[in-house]
Formats: sequence, C-alpha cells, structure tokens
Amino acid sequence: MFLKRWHEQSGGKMRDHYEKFVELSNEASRMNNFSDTGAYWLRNYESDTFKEDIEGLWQTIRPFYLQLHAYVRAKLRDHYGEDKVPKNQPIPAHLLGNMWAQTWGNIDDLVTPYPGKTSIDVTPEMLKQGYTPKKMFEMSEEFFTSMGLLPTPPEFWSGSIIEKLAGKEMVCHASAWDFCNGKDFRIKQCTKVTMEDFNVVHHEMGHIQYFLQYKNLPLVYRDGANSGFHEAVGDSLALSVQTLKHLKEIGLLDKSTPQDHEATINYLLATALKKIAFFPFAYIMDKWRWDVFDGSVKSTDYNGHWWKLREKYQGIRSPVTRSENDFDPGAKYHIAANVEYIRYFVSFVIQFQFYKSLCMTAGQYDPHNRSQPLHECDFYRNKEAGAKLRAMLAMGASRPWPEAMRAVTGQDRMDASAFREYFKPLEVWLIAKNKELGEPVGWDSDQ
Ligand code: X8Z
Ligand code: ZN
Repeated sequence: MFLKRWHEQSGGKMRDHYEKFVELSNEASRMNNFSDTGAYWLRNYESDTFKEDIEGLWQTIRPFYLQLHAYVRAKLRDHYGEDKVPKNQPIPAHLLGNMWAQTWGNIDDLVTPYPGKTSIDVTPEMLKQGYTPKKMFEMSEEFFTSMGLLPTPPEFWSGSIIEKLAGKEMVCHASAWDFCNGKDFRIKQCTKVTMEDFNVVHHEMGHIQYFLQYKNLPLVYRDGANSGFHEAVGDSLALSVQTLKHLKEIGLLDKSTPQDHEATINYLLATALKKIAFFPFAYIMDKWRWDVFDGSVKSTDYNGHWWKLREKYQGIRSPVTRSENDFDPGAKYHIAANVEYIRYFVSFVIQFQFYKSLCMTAGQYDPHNRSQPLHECDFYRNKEAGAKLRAMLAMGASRPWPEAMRAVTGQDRMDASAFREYFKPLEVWLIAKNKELGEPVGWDSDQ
C-alpha cells in the first residue's frame, strides 16, 4: 500500500508536466545542435559507440543477473508461497525490499545462503555502539585521509546538512554540492544509522573528494572525467570499507569472526544484491528516457513502456494493475529531478576496475594468488593506492576519460571483467544452487 501511494503521490502527479517538459527540453537540445535530449546527454561520454558499449557490458553481466534473479525468486517463493511468487514468472516488484526494486540489499535476511553465519549488515552493531551521522562522516573522511587524500575544509562541516531537520520538508535524496569558490563544498543527506547509509556516506564523500582534488583547475574542467567517474569514487572505497577485514579493524565485527567459504558466499551474495541487481534498473532508467526523448515512445505509452522494460530487463512486474493514468517512472528521483542515470551503470562497472587496480597497487590483490581473493582486499591507510587515485581525480575533466582511466587502471575502456572476477565464487555457487533447487533461470514474457 505504501509503495502504491508513493507512486500515486509523486510520479502520478507529474505526468502531464513531464510531457510538456520533454517537448521543451528537446527544443533546448536542438538549439545546441543535438537531435534530442538523450543525444545531448550522451555527449558526456565522448564516444560514438557508447550505447553499443553499454549493451555489450549488459550482455556480459546478464547471465549472472539471471542466476541471481532465479535464486532470489526461489527463496522468495519459499517465504511467500507459490501463488505469490510463481515459477518462470517475473518477481512481484514490491517483494524486493526497495521502493523501485533497484537494489535488493534489504531482503538479505530472507535470501542469505547460510543463515546464522557471518552477515555484513552491521547496522545492529552500529546502533549498539551509539554511532551518529556525524561519526559516520568523520570515519569516512578518515578513510580518505588515511590514503593520503584531502581532508574536508571547515566550511564542509558548518554548511552540510547530514540529518533530516525536524518539522521541515526536505528532498531527502542524498546529494553533494560544489559551490565553485574553492572552499565551500557540502552534502545534504538525511542520514540514518544503518550500514546502507554508511555506504551512501562514502558515496557522497567520494563526490566531495573529487571536488577538492580539482578545485584549482579552470572552471570548465571542474567535473568528473565523465559522470560515471564521479559516481564511482566513493563506491570504490566503500568496497574496501565493507570487507570483513576492515569491519573487524574498525570494531564493527568481532575479531574472531571466521571468513570461511560459507561466510564468503554470504558476503558476496549480500554485495550482489546491492551491485548486480542494480544493472538492469540503471539501464532501463535511461533506455526509457532515450526512447521518450527521441520520440519513439509517445506520451500515450509512457507507463506501458516503462513496465515493458521493467519486465524485459529486470524480470519484475507490478503487483497491482497499472495504466496510462499512472506515471511510475516519475516516482524515481532522477526522473523527477531530470538527472541522467546511465552514469550509475558506468559507475558500477568501473568502480570494480578502480577497486581492483587500487588493490593491486596496495599489494592486496594478486590475480595469480588464490589465497588473496579480490573481495577481501582493503586498501585502508595505503598511500600508494591513494596517490594513484589522486592522479586521476586531479585531472578533473581536463583530459578525455580513457586517459583518466588509464591513470588508475592502465586500461582505457570500460570492462566488466574485474566485476566478474570479484564475484566469481558466487557465480559458481549460484549456478550449482539453482540446479540443485530445480529453479529455471529467466521468465516467460507473455503476461
Ligand atoms: O542517487 C544516488 C546518489 C547520489 S548521486 C545517492 N545514487 C543512485 C540512486 O540512489 O538511485 C547512488 C546509486 C544510485
Ligand atoms: Zn552520486
């Protein structure tokens, strides 16, 4: 009911405005010599093959997504019953623990492979230890400075809003702001003391670190190498922060917690719910808008097209009947606020490339040494890794992004192989598990 009301009250109300907005936005893009707003957005990636590249990455990730989807569906069926979660069908979107079914970390307890074994949801421990939003930000800053990266200036602490102000209406979607005067950088986040928000804190602090590193460049270069880079910085560090090793080091996990195979699978599954589950969502957010802006989808099919993509790519369906009186895409912040979204798809690929390279630089990962798997690497306090990252961040947008990528990874293209490497043990486990459960992979699309 809560999800239904949210969609009515947010997206539903902007349907007519959106149609007008598309028209005006396209007009502005055409004045700038782009065919439509979708094409205008893509200029940021400086590549003629960008859409094909994204599709190629998706095809690499898709088989793994299908395995995760099948496993989660089987576990949800165990919990809710065959009538609610039928075999061979898309998953009802409201069962995935997130308003938009974009990441599924909140149902980790329902689907965790080895219940009772180590879990990385340290929320209870954070609460027990009296964590506050302030402490979460201080710890994140300390992680950056431990790598030799920059501290935030006093203006950051006095100007930021890190908790929801009582009695005040706020846009609570977290954001980071560069005031472009070299000293005023702020975050606005209605932070809650949870592991999920601890990740968001690092994400936002990644934006701030980028702002700080390029603050002395000419204004036009004060930006990410491309928008995906800006989104990836904090997430790459958060992958290090969430390792069992690091959680032990900062006292959020008991030092004696074992890291055996079962704990590893639990860990990778929890991470997959946040990372792998997200790809098809990130893809359709802009696939939908590319189709809307270029006119191939008309306003009479806005919501229908949205759910068609939701089903085709994510394998989910709405639990209640939808119609063209609804406008479900508008219930997502980035559509209402008109923020391009493929940046997050890019980010979720390249953050694993960054993570892997920083790990290798820190001597924390060797692809040929099986006793040192990628997902266990923590580059906390490693100045060499910090210097590498800094070299890229300090370029801002002054160089083409492949060059910025080369500064960290030695590679000059997006590549999902670091991602596959990270999750390899889980991929093997999921394939075997789905066979054992007799869970067919994929879904029928005739609904
Ligand atoms: O919007 C965000 C950040 C701010 S740039 C909190 N993210 C996307 C979302 O919440 O939909 C981070 C990951 C995806
Ligand atoms: Zn962001």
